[in-house]
Parts: sequence; structure tokens; C-alpha cells
Amino acid sequence: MKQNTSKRSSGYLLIGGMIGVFSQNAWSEIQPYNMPEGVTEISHKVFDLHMIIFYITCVIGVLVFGAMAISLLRDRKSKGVTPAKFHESTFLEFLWTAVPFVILIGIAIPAAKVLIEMEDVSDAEMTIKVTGYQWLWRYEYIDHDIDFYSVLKTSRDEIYNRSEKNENYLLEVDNELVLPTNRKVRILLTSNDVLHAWWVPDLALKKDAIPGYINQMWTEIQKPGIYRGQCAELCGRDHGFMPVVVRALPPEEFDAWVLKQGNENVAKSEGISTSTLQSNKTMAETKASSTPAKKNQKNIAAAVEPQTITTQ
Ligand SMILES: [Cu+2]
Repeated sequence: MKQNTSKRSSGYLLIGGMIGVFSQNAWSEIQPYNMPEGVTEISHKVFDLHMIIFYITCVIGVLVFGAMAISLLRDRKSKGVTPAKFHESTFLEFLWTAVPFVILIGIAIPAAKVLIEMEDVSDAEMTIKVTGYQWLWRYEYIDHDIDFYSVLKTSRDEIYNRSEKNENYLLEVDNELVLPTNRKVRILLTSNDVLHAWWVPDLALKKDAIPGYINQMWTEIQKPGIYRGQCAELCGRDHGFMPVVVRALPPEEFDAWVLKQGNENVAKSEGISTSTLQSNKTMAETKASSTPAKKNQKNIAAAVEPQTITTQ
């Protein structure tokens, strides 16, 4: 009996040691594969929730599979163990209903708090309307009269392996969504054709863009930088070719950018809205052509900003 206890405690020590070594050395290696912590208060909260729930599931996993392993080894038939005979144990039934219920409530309370906070778009300092198109995004700065389209910048040569793929392959656009840091920005989200989803992991923002319906979300970025995302709703052939790129600038730089854009973009966008629709039509018509993607890329790019085509 004494031997058994010492065996058991050395086993616990081994497991504890393994967990300790793992958490110190491997954590930094695993982190890139984990959910990003992000650059907003909400994204940090989402990350913390994710980790808490991950640890809870780890503990449950260890307990359940540990109990199974122990009983498989210790109480096996070959050892002459006779099964316990109990039926309709009220206490056990109460226990295995109550314990998961308590765990779920324990998870639901902090999760609901974060969800409510995520949905609270009140007191936003500025509003941006995002519209999904097959296969590009349109950004309208409601308070600043800025309006532009954002199209994939990766060249078709890279896509078809005719040239080396760059670091931001399929995650780069001609016109980035420029946002200020430390300002609450409300984002209205809709679509012009099919379901899309606007997703930027570092901002913990991901919502469907639904035609005929306006979704809303908000963000307040804490750190200047470039944050990349993608369309996250299968929206047709070029679903993988409509990335989202957000450039977060400090407030002063953002204000300077707004001044610079000014009326120039308003004038530009008025000419674009009809030509983009035409280009989408052309895209559908050219589906059967031999290099449709290349042709379509040209069409969209031409519609958006003829002078910036350098990708072909
Ligand atoms: Cu899409």
C-alpha cells in the first residue's frame, strides 16, 4: 500500500514536471498557432475567454480520460474485479447533471459579458460603412465623405506560380481601410450581392455582410499597425481573393490622411459605382474564357483605379 502511494506521487510529480517544462519552453513556440491576442481591449478579452475555456476543457479532458484509463487498467476483468451493481442512483444522476450545468454557467457569465460589450456600438466617434461585392470591399467613411474600393493587389503571376509569392500573398490590397487608433469606430456592414463576411482576427471582428441587411460592430484599436484579414463566408469563385487590410494610424496622422483624401475620393467614387457594376457583369460573362481570373482582375482593377494597375 505504501509502495503504491509513493508510485502514485512520483507519477504526479512527473506529470507536473512535464506540464511545467511544457509551459515554459513550448508556450512561445505554440503561440503563433494559437488565437491572436489582437490589438483591442475586446480582442484581449476574447483571447482571455478563449484561454480560460481552453484550460477548463483541458482539466475536464484530463479528469475524464484519466478516470477512464485508471479504471481500464486497475479494474479490468482479468484481475478478477467484479463490477459494481448500482441502478438509478439519485445522487449520481444529480451530480452528473449539476456539475456540467455549473461549469456551463461559469463559462456563460463572462462570455455573455464580453458579447454584450462587443455589441455595444454606442458613443462611437466615427462610422464606416463596409459593403461586400463579388469580389472586393467598398469602404465609405460616413462622417468624412470618403468612399473607395479595396481590391486584391497580389499579381496573377504569383497566384499561378509564375513568380515567387510575397510575404503578404493574397493578404494585400490596393486601398487599405485606414482607421485611427484610440477612437471608437462603428462599422456598418452589408453586401451588394451574396453573403460575405468581414474578418480581421487582430481586431476580433468577424461578421456576415448580408445583402439587404445592415450588421454593425465596433472597434477601438490600441496599437498603430497593419492588420490583415479575409472574407470569411464562401461567396463564389474569388472568395479567397478579397482580403481585408486595415491600417491603424495615430489620431493626428489619421486626421492628416482624411484631409488629404478629402474631396478627391468623393469625385472618384461617383464615377466608379456604375463602372464597378458593369465590371461585375463582365466578370460573369468572361467566366468561360481561358484566363478568366486574369481578365477579371483587370476588369475590377480598371474599374477601381486605372492609374494604379501595376500587378499585370
Ligand atoms: Cu466574400
